[in-house]
Amino acid sequence: MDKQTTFDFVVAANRLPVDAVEREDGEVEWRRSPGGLVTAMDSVMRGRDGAWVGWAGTPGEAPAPFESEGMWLHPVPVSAEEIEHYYEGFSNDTLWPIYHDVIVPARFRRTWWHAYRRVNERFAEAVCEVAAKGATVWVHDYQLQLVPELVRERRPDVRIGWFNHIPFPPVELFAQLPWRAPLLRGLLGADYLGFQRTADAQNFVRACRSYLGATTKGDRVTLPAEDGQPTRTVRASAVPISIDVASLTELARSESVQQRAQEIRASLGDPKTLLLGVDRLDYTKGIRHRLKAYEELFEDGALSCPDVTLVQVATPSRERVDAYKRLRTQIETTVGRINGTYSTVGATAVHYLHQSYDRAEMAALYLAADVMLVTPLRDGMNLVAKEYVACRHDLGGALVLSEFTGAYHELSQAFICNPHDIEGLKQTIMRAITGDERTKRRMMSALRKRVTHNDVTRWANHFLANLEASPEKPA
Ligand code: ADQ
Repeated sequence: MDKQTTFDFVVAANRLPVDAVEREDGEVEWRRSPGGLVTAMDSVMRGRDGAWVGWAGTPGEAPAPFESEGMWLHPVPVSAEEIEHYYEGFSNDTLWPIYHDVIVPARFRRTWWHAYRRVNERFAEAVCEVAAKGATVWVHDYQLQLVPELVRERRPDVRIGWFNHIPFPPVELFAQLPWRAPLLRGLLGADYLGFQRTADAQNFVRACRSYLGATTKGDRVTLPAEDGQPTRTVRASAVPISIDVASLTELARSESVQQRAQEIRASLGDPKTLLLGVDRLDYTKGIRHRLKAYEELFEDGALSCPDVTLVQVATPSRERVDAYKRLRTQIETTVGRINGTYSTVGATAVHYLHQSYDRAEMAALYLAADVMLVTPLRDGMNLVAKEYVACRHDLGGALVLSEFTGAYHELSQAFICNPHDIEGLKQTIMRAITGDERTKRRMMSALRKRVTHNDVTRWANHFLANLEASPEKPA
């Protein structure tokens, strides 16, 4: 177990890349979690001397550090109360709404902030414990914004990068946060800050100017000298995240997935058009707007059963946060109403699945769908859009994509929509359904070029090259 205590490469993220699964014999086994970040980091960790610091997923005492598939995993304990305050509270009920255009109002609680600070300190200490002298530390996401500064205070020898998976808000919204200055100072402990879009990086730079009196030049932020500390310059720029395109394409090409895609269509009654939505059940994803447009298309007589059906996969998410409970009720009521009004015996207008699936099943769903609906009101990137494109090696299908996703900035050749404009969204959905097949194949081919070009390994290498060269641009 203790073969080594410090590492040259350390990742810190809210969650460890494994889930505890209880075996039949009652023993607990750690299984690699299916998330995108895990796959992304896989390619970076491979061949490196790496450790991962994160919460193991169960409240209370943390398991002892252990090795898993060539990675050293260092669990950080988080108590049940801290999960409520640091994770569900400050991360998901304060920061998440502020960073996503305040689609629902943000809630501010001082006790949540204190817990956030405390848990970030614990993460920082764990990082310092496992980081070798001069190590590279890569911190992930909005739950750990204070970690860069807290690590730097303790360990000025290490190089620190932070990547934001979600948007960074315009300064007018960020302004609402009572803790805006300490959050910015926390981030500026890093050497390099990566964002999904250039606009996110610019929002951050502007916030530093407004609330810390920092001087900025292009993508660089310089902090005034303080307490005898010299000035420091940090670079903030866009490094859009991606997916493991090759492995997903290969999976979608496999005989079993292709067959499963046909089975899915057959079990839905072989509709002429199969529409698909795949999202975490989150108010940022625009599921309500999508259902509203879909329902109106039935009302107008433009769509009807059994020709058309929609499969909406809505992964359970943050179920103890009030805004998520309300959203679930709204969505389930709407689905019930649409089905009650427009389904026929043997043909259902909306198949609603509040479940998680493995990668092969997801690939089969993507391959089965004629139209993929990605309609977030705000989304850092949206990997579902990229996954759909990666799976369509047959050049079939059509992607409807919201302009409020990070993915839009790479995939602007899709059927682009503004989900707030229900009339426009209806027209875009209809164009995606009825559009000329040859044009659609050309569109898909163009999208595939973009997705294949910037895959997840390229993203990670790009981030690390930026981190190494910061505050300069890599050569
Ligand atoms: P998310 O908000 O979770 O991620 P997204 O980028 O779409 O959103 O990633 C979701 C992932 O979960 C995809 O890989 C998808 O395949 C998977 N998934 C969804 N539903 C599933 C289900 N029912 N079963 C199994 N898997 C399912 C955050 C940000 C995004 C950003 C990513 C990565 O909010 O904007 O793109 O991080 O940086």
